Amino acid sequence: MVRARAAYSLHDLHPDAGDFLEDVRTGLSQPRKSLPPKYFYDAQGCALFEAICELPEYYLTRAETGLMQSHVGDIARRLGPACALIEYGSGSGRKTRILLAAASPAAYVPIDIARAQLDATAAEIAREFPGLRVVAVCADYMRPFSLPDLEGLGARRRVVYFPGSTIGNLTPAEAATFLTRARGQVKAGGGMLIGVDLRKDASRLHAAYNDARGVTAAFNLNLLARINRELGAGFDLAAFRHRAFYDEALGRIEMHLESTKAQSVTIGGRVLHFREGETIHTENSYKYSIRDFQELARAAGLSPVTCWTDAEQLFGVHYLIVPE
Ligand code: AVI
Repeated sequence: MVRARAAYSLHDLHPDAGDFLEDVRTGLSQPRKSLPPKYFYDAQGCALFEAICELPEYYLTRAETGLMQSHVGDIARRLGPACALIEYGSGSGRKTRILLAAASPAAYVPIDIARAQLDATAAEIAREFPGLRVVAVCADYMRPFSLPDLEGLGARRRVVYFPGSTIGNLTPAEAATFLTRARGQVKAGGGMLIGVDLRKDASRLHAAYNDARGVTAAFNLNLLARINRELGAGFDLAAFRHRAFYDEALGRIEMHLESTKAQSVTIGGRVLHFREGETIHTENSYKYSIRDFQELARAAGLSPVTCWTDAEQLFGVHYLIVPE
């Protein structure tokens, strides 16, 4: 479906709601229960994630935004004039605005699974940047999908923008597959600008995913609340607790929801059992050294160009190109 307003168009490629029930039932029927993190982002989840980004402990957004502000001139030069900027997981678009203002792309292609937020942000950006062609795409960008036709938008080359260290929510193998697919969308001569959280002290990471106000806990638990709301399940939210820890060897934060007692929950007519202490693995958040990420990118056929970092070495913004 394509919906066009005066300043932009929205292409709706999002799989239908049937997938949600299927994915939940499959994930919770495994010996090690898990749920896909993409389901965090309903309206409540998007709002909670925005609140996480403002938390004193969650340094990622501040570090990346600061980096973009400090280096945007250099970044804009790398992107070159009149590119088509294709953003995966556009969210609220704060960092994007910094880039759009400096790089003056011919077209902006935000892609996100959260339709309402995508629609609102794309409309705002189209208003704020008159002359910019905004082609919004509602899609699950973790799966293969075809971009709408971008020819005729006056873009000289394509550049993927993937901020926020969202690539860290994939396993390294999934990230390599994702980068290979994105490379195909960018085409030879194009670029990729990717925000990646750096490896660091475990206590800093632990605090970022176990904030004092409990916003990350509410974000995690909202997944069960969403299953109750949309699939009519009977999760008792008070009988699950948020757990997040850093696995140094794997270089990742793991988020889980832990059942605080033995209990059963009915979802879509199926009864699922939880032992006391059993967890649902809800998210991985991988952290990469600059070298390790560049190696991953090379394996996906990309050429690393540079990586901008902040003074505290908290976060990296990588620029990679697709070889001709
Ligand atoms: C979206 N993503 C990069 C966030 C992260 O840090 O992995 C999601 C998040 N989970 C807990 N806090 C934030």
